[in-house]
Amino acid sequence: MKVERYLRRVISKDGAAHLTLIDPDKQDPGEAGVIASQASDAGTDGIMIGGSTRAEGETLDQTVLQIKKETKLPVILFPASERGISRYADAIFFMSLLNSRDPYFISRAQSLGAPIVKKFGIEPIPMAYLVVEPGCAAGRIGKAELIPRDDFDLAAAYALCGQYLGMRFVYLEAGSGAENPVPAGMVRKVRETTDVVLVVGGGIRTPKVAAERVRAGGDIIVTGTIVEDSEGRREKIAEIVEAIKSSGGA
Ligand code: 1GP
Repeated sequence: MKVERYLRRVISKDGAAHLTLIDPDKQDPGEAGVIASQASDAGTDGIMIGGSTRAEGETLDQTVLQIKKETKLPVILFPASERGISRYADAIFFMSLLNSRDPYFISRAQSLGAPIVKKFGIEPIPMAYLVVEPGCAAGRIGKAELIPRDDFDLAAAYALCGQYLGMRFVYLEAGSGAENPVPAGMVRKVRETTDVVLVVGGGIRTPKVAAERVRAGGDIIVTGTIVEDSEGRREKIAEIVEAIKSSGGA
């Protein structure tokens, strides 16, 4: 429970937390270490490792090790399948894509991954993963029956379902690189309906958009795509972190 406790502490102290998503497929482990170190300087609260692509094996392990060498931040796996597990990570978002049409993404991959998580002693953080339009690669690969952007009730029903199934975290995902992020109104509806730790990501690129999702009740904001460009990376992350922390607790 160490990483979960840490995240809850950050949320209660700062009003909200920020996580930086790094896809091990998009750069070599050395560069991933540089990104993590800049994100850490910019005030991010942890590093998520994963992606819808093939983030696994040696590249995944080396990426985690390099990040751990460069920063003191917790490294949390964000796997697309049971192959996205590294023994060197601190925790794993143990996710079920509740609105998938394919049982593989709901419980089969999880049944294959659970014994590995136990063997490696990685902290599992149970999470309902809900993919909202446009969904992008996460929606396509996860065979999601996408939650329409205007169907706040459906998002809230799925999130409550996750809570009643025992999941302590719910992730509202618009998909990496999404043109439009999850609507603030949807975040608000899920917040009003559940008591979970509410994670929001996909298409969040500006401090304003991040702050609006925090004011609507988001507890953790995830950004990935903005860290891929090295130009002004540290400053971009710092501005988003600052906006998140000054909007928290609303
Ligand atoms: C993807 O929600 C995350 O799973 C991050 O999305 O890459 O658009 O920041 P972005």
